Amino acid sequence: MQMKVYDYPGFPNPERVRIAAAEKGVLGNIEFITIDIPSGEGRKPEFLAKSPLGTVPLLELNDGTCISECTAISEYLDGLRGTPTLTGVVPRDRAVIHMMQRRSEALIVDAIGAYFHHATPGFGPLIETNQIPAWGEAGLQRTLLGMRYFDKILSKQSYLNATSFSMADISLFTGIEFAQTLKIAIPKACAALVEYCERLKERPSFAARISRAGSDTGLGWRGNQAEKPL
Ligand SMILES: N[C@@H](CCC(=O)N[C@@H](CS)C(=O)NCC(=O)O)C(=O)O
Repeated sequence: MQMKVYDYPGFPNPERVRIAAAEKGVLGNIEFITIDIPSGEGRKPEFLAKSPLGTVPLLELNDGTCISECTAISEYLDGLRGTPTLTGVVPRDRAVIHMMQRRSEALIVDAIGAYFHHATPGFGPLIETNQIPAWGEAGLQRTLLGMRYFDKILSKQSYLNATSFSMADISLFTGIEFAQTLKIAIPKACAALVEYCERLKERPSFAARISRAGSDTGLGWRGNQAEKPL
């Protein structure tokens, strides 16, 4: 089955879908179409008709169905082949994975996103027309709180759902890697979280990401020159 995914490579939400697709072995079934977010392509009527919030990633099926939100896209991909491995099968696992997915978004992916959009030049002047720096700084504080929270969880277990890898791990990892791109380091005390990120990087599916870690964001923005003090 062929599918289209509209994305903007190297940003955390598109990365989540690339890794999920690689985990499920369906990368080869996807045509990736770049939407140039900084130049405003995501806000054009043609794209808004598919993705009303103007965000990527967006999955488009052959019948024209458009699915946005990484969680929904991951659910779809997970159901395509074999036993679901990313979203759980039994009620207990499904519930824990969804809980951890939401926490990964609220405390890391969305929080560092708020920092990026409001406390840095973000996607540039065309897109960032309503910046609230204090909201960005609050996002940074939430990210750091989140890192400490997840470190505590991961000091007792291998993955966010105990012993099984899931979409929640993909979300947490990509958010943290994006923070590092913005020169926000994992606090030194969070050894379990550091080890977990190093371990996840070794999964073959993580090679599917087009990470900007260690480089700039591609927008002429190199984050803070020094790592933010914690
Ligand atoms: N909750 C959404 C978030 C999607 C999102 O914010 N994507 C960013 C790229 S990482 C985007 O498209 N931003 C466009 C904009 O800010 O106008 C998801 O899970 O897919």
